[in-house]
Amino acid sequence: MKINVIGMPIHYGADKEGCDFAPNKLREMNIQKTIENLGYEVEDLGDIDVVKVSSEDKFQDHPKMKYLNAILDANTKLAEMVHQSISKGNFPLILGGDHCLGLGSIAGVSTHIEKLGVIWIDAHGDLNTLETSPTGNIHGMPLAASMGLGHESLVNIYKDRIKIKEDYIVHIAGRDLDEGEIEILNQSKIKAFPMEMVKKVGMTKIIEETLQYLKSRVDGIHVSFDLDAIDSRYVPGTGTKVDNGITVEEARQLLTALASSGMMVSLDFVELNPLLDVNDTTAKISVDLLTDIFKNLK
Ligand code: NNH
Ligand code: MN
Ligand code: MN
Ligand code: MN
Repeated sequence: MKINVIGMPIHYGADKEGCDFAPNKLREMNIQKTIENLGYEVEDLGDIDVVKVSSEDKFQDHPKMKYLNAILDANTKLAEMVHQSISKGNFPLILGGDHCLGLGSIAGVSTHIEKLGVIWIDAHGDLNTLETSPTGNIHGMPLAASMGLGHESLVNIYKDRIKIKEDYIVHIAGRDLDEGEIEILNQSKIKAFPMEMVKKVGMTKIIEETLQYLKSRVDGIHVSFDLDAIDSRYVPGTGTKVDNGITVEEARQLLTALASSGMMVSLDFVELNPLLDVNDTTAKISVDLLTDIFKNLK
């Protein structure tokens, strides 16, 4: 299997500078060589071209969603690149960038795999719509949009259709959801394993139930990993840190188990912010986790 690295240097969804530097940070830390040393052929497809918009103009396209057109444009390009990659039988590894890139990656993968499962690993829900979002930051909206909720420009990005079925979604490590997101989650068919449940039953059980649940339903799984799923004390280099999260070892256990399931077809690795990082701690954890994922990928 060939791995395609795709960089998405975007920070507009978070409205905070820094995670646009992450793809090159990971390249500087030799992510390609490291994966090649595991025996893979790796082709770096480069970065998606993200148009420049000055921060004074963030609301120019929509009064409540920041940087809307730039986000739509970059994610449409991402979707096309991801679709090309997966259609060739390759494994797209999408390096963020903020989590708005889930719009494009899921649009691309779901165009090729009809019954696509999505595992969203995140302290946040990313289930906001234009109406529920307290911030107007689009990185808080991609999961809702992918299942058909929210502004039609987000829902219908790349292909004019809903990208994933609610009951093909598993959400893990949630602990900081906005009021409206809780309502959306409760009314949805999403299978959620919030942090309190992870703490109660342990990661081994969560993994088992996640795979058991998706195995009979879907033909492939897209994993969308937000670094802030990990407890704030271990990951200084991410923009919206939340305490009481999973440990680095639990993240490793989860991600390697998903990789070895034989069902994982693509991966987002998002919200690394090198400007906030301390001695590259979070960047090193990122390279380390990615290495272990590809060591286990089947
Ligand atoms: N829920 C908040 C919002 O919509 C925060 C989202 N931040 C994230 N999501 N990092 O993963 O703005
Ligand atoms: Mn997120
Ligand atoms: Mn196709
Ligand atoms: Mn998050």
